Amino acid sequence: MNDADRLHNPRVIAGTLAGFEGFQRFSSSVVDPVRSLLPVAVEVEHVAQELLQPTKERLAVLGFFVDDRDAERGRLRVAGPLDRFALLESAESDQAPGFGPLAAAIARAVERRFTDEFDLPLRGRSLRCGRRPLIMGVLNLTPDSFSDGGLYEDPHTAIERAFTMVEEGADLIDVGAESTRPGARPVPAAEEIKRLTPVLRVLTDRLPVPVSVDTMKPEVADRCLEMGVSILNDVSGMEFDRRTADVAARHGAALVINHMRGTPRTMLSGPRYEDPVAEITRTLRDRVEIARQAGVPESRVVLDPGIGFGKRVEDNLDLLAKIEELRSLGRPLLLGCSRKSFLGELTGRSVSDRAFATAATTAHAALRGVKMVRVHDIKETVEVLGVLEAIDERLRLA
Ligand code: HH2
Repeated sequence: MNDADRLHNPRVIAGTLAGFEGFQRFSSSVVDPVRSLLPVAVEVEHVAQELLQPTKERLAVLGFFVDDRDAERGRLRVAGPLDRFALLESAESDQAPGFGPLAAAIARAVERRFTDEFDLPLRGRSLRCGRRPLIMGVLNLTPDSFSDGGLYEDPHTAIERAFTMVEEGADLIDVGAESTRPGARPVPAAEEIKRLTPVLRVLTDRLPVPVSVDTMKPEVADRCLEMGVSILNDVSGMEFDRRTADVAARHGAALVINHMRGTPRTMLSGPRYEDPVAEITRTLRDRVEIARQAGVPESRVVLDPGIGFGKRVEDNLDLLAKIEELRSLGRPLLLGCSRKSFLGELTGRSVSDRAFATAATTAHAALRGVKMVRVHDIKETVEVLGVLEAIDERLRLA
């Protein structure tokens, strides 16, 4: 590298500036000029009719491109370089009452969309969700789960499996005792607790990584959190019973809010979506609010669009294609595609033969800012993420 190259290398400049106060403030534009110029487009919904025209004009004056083809439906699309959106945070309402708050909301949504790192507080410790997604290993203590049903009904085998997954690279273990596959038979709370207790007692005591419990029932959640589980994964997103949020709040646990309409029994004949991404985004936003009112701060929430939960192949693909849009919710995203039936439909492979298909979704998710992947196959996932990380590192050095 010659001197001129060194001078213009963002890493070298960053290194030189690192000792100076204020470096943090302008580091993003110095270190990453490409990022600041990144073209960003956002869709703004529910704009009041009287605000449409002034909003459009003000945004244009501020240098944004505004597409108002859907203005009749209260919808504007706003595009501009990433850094410019920060200007909107302090935009004045002036002659257009309501413009200031709307502009600030757009700025916040864009900022959240590009937030790359989260610290998830977990009852005394915290889980760092960075550029590389965390691996949540699946452990089902059920006789009937769609892919590993019956394999880990014996507590000793289950515990062994959890340790193996951690050795292979799992960052946390998700333990469930009721299958949520379409058509699954509901399990009474007492039976769920009976299956979970011997396994969780050991795992929460000895496993070096956090443990989450996959349950929709507040009484089950309560018992598990008492045993030291630190994350409550409610696949019904509190639709089954809102008290799961109260339980999470009381124990100071993190809460995974998964999107599911209907119940495992009904979800195959479930609702159709006109715009799955928009509808699911809206529902998840409402659910975060319900959790907040129950006492779970947003900082403890992880969001999951619920791949396969009452969704057709095309809905799942839509969600995957536009998964980045959900980042505007401002919370880390979890994705559970592992071995699911839509992958079988796409590849023609049986449940036990969907590791490659799952790996494709993992790579896709990782490249689009998903922070956790819930998978059965840990080794394969570690390899996929390791290769992506190595490429990413080169990109940052370039
Ligand atoms: N998928 C399953 C179960 N729990 N939790 C979250 N947050 N996201 C998911 O996508 C998700 C989940 C279904 O998978 P599995 O546990 O393997 O099967 P079963 O429900 O049949 O036990």
